[in-house]
Amino acid sequence: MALPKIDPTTTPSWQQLTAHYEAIKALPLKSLFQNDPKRAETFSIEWDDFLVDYSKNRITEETVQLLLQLAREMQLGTAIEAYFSGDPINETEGRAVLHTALRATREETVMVAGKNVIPEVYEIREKIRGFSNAVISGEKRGYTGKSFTDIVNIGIGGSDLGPAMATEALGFYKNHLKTHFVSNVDGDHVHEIIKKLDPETTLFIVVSKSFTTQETQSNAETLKEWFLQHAPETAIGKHFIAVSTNLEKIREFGITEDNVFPMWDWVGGRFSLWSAVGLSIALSVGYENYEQLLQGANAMDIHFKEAKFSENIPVILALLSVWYNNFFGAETEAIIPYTQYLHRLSAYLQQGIMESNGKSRARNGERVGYETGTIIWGEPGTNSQHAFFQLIHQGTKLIPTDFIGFKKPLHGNQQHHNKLMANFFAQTEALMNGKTADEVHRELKNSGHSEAEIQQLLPFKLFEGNKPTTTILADTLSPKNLGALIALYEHKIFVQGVIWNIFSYDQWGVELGKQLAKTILNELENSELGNHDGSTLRLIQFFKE
Ligand code: G6Q
Repeated sequence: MALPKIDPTTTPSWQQLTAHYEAIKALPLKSLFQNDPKRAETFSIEWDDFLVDYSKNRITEETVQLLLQLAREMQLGTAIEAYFSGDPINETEGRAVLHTALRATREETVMVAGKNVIPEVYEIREKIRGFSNAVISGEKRGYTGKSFTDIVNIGIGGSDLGPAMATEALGFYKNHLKTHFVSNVDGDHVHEIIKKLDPETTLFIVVSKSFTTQETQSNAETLKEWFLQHAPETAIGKHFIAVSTNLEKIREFGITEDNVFPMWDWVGGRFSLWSAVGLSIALSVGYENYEQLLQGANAMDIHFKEAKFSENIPVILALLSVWYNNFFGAETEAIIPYTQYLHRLSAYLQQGIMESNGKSRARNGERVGYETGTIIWGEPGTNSQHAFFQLIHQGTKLIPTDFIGFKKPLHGNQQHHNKLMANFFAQTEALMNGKTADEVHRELKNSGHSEAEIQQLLPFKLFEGNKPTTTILADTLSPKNLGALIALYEHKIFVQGVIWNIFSYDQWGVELGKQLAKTILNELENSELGNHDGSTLRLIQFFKE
């Protein structure tokens, strides 16, 4: 079944939302709370270890009803069914979108082209288990008999960001193995990593779904060359692993069949950390923790599939995002985790969200007449409070912000954690309430300012408030909760793509980048310059001088 092709702006709910927006756009959140003591309960969802509070958003019960109606009119229920059952909803590439199958239980059946893929998924999981256990325990060793100490993940984009983010996020659970990530084709990146490595004790994982990506090929070749300056050719079999769908290219590179972890074309790069692309995660935190990560994602999959839309976390968060993007005209969203471990989360979600929904063609090929993909950014709190929060509080732009926090710290330092979380709660409260002229006046007076000084300073110390936030509060940053959190955002992406009537699972913009550099590289390496605009030509000439 293909996804339906409906222009969302033609639905009755869209029309109603447009009128409703005019009616409620100026309503202050503060008064909504004053008038409804149950608002926090009405607009929140408790699920598993999570409390998702979306009551500090500029919505009323009518807004939510209309947004849910929009979801129904866009046939979200049918789309979810198509997504989970392996229909080729990635229409422009003719592929299913089944990262959910990678974390399904062994008992499930997921059919792709007439074949249940679950046994294969579990076969690879077993291989990941055996391999990671053997490396961690020291049973598998390098060519001189020494245990491995360092893992280098060589990949880019979806073959880098997921594992890089997750190994950082699960830093608390890390074992003795040091993990490194080489992604950029910038040679300085790989050479900086090489400085830290010992060829006798380093394991290289070349992660590339296509095994043709220029960056990954170049970094893999450079690392192999460096390795062979120290080790004999036969040592490659002990030190180089590949995760890919391209068996022929792997063989050409010299990696033996045993050392290959296959992937499937029904897993998109940016959703692939649940496949063998996550091998570096399993190595870094051990297979049991890795499996917990998958189980957490599976629990969120079940919630998304089964909870009714009004209590469905990814559905609600996606609809809120559509509300701000398409009716308030908000262009960006911030994601602020209050844990240093999640410092790569927004970079990871930038790819997931912006690569998926950064599309301007509707599913019928016509240009859309409304805004799609939101711009995502963020850094951990409290650091971000001392940096760009100024703009969220007092700038001219509306930036709906997700606050992600945990009830318990991992190292048990409660004093620090209380301070961290006091900031977490205080920020969402302040963003909503703002500060009125009366409050500022009182504050300035109490601190001894004259009336003249107060009049001069007052406008600058005003906070308009009414800045929307969503709070995601979970128990601890466990592998399971991390899995659920990532899956939450994955499904949010899906729902938004359905509402916007776009294809979320292709990435022609990224493919373009892969082709563009090839022609110019040729010109940089040879003397003939091709046909370029004046600027590009001058720049290339200056570079070559
Ligand atoms: C992800 C994208 C992209 C991809 C990289 C690496 O969804 O398609 O980021 O993951 O370009 O591709 P390979 O894994 O094929 O090297």
